[in-house]
Amino acid sequence: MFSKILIANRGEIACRIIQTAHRMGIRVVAVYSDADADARHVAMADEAFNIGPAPSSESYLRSDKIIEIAKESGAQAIHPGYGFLSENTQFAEACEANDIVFIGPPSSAIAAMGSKSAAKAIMEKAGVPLVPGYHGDDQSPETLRAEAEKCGFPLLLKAVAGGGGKGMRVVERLEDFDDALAAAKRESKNAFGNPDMLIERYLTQPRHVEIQVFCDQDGHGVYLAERDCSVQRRHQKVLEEAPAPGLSEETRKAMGEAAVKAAQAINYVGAGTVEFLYDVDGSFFFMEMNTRLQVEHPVTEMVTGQDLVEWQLKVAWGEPLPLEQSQVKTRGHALEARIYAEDPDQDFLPATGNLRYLSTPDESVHVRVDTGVTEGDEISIHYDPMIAKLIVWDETRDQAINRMVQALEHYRIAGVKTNIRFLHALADAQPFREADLTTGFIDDHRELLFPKSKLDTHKALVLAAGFVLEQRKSREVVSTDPWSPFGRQNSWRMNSEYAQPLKLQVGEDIHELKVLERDDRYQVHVGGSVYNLTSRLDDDYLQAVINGHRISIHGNLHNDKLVLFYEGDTFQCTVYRETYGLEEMAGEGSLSAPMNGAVVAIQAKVGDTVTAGQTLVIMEAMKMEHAIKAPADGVVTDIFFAEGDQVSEGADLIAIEASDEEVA
Ligand code: MV4
Repeated sequence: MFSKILIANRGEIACRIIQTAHRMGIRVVAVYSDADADARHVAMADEAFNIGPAPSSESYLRSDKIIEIAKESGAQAIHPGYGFLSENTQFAEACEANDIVFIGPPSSAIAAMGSKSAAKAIMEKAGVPLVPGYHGDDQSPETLRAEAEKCGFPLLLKAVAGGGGKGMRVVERLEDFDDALAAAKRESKNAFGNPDMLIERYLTQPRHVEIQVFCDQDGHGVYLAERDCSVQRRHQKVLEEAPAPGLSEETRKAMGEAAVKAAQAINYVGAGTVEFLYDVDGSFFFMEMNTRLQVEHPVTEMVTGQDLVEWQLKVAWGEPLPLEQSQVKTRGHALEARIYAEDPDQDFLPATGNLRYLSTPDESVHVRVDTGVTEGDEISIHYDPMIAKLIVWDETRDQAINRMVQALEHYRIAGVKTNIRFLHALADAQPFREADLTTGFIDDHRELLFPKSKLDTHKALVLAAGFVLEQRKSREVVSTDPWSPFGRQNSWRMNSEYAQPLKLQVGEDIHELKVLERDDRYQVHVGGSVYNLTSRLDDDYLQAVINGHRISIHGNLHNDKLVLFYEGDTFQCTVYRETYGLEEMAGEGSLSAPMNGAVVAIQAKVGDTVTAGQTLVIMEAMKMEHAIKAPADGVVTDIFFAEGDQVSEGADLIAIEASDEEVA
């Protein structure tokens, strides 16, 4: 086995490969751009080399530098991960030429799948089902029109040089064909430098089902079940799963065997994926082959119990496949969600920023997190905005979905916008639970996927107040000399009835709250309603009871930005600094003793209705009398001292229940 390999990649896939390599006792050389000097993959590797500035074209795509470093460091093989150089024939050839093993297929196999029409010709010859249509060299408009008529409508024009959904055009009727063809050819010439077209029958409700294949250097091949990746957005996969729901054993076997035939037809070696369009009637058609380890490979690992990177390393070393076809078994169901830095509310605009708060679900046999970032990392414009892959497993699909929903609720990020709430809505949507999957899933169910917040604004504001006040309290205690009588600047713990004004901005709306604290309980006044709140904060975990409703949530308050996490959703607000000081409620007097002294007169009794400003108690200290006045209209509910008693500063003298506002 190799003793040292180089990983020509970054992010989660670099980390994931390092993990397996280390488990197998293989040393790992990482490469990194200037932007990634402190990245997780660099820290995990045994050694790492800087390969240039942040842009990929100047770093992770510099095959010359990477091969130089492999030679210098003594790495025997290069794992390209996915993306970057993974499907670059010249890079695979350059590795070969330098006596470095490329952990992937031979360059000829990569090249064979590079052209759509050539790939289809190879697959046709190998007996792999193709969508009915035309993929010939004769590109004259007359021939194409005649083929279109044979194929029937609606049909799909696909650019031979396209891929990943680029260069496709649906034609509904023969009358539209000539114009559509001319436009499609123009576009493809501009986009890919090649105007050639394929014609295919257009499947209106297909699913994307792909087979994981593996071949060793002796030409043996196996398939490791399938993945359903139908839930996509603009040809970006969002949720993937294994096995594909509803696929019959027969279809699975037929598709698997077709995929292995496809791989063997191009003398494939290593991990590959054969993508099929799967139609409602159970028929399937070759779409394309990906000649690399794919992003979504973990769902296959979860259901087969195999480590595909380990398989890649063994096959690249020349070992036979670890299992024969009859030994490949699947168990249970796995789902993967791709957590992206993007804003679903702004048409999924990629987001950047600092991951100032990052908390991930606990990993177990049910939950796996593949990520390349840690708290405090920057999500930059330079690379793919994927933050992590969240993978779950359970015995049944339904249980796996529950696991996914729960794990997404435990994935908390502040500082960068993410699609977590969108993924949560997606996984939890009834049509998804019912496996009503097609490639149009997201467009067909938009109304379910952008849900209203589950927390009502008032409750969210009360929780926000609790979080802010508790965090201030904890900071005060921590930052203060415990022996100093002046340590506590505020009178928070003195059971006084101060009203703390708190201004919170949510979107465009500014909410002015007033918070009274008493005996470690709060009364929060929001927009004419009063909420009773008790709360405690342990680091980022707030346990609150609001009018008898117990809610436990996590949050992050950083400078003036507060984010609360609730059932996969976030509530965000800005906390205004200028109101941090204490204010006296109603501006007149207070119900606690302003100084050490004696109670000389009590001018109210329990049950009295009093009005704001009315004198309730008279105290004497240093031979001066002080009037203690009602802060608001209300009813006296308790008197804690009698005339003649000595009291200490801050002691509560009298309790009043405010009567001017309805209690919610
Ligand atoms: C199709 C199709 C319907 N009929 N071909 C899109 C990406 C490219 N690899 C193939 N694609 C499609 N080809 C025929 N004959 C529908 C799609 C398609 C699609 C396929 C897989 C996953 C998502 C998709 C989203 C839109 C369209």
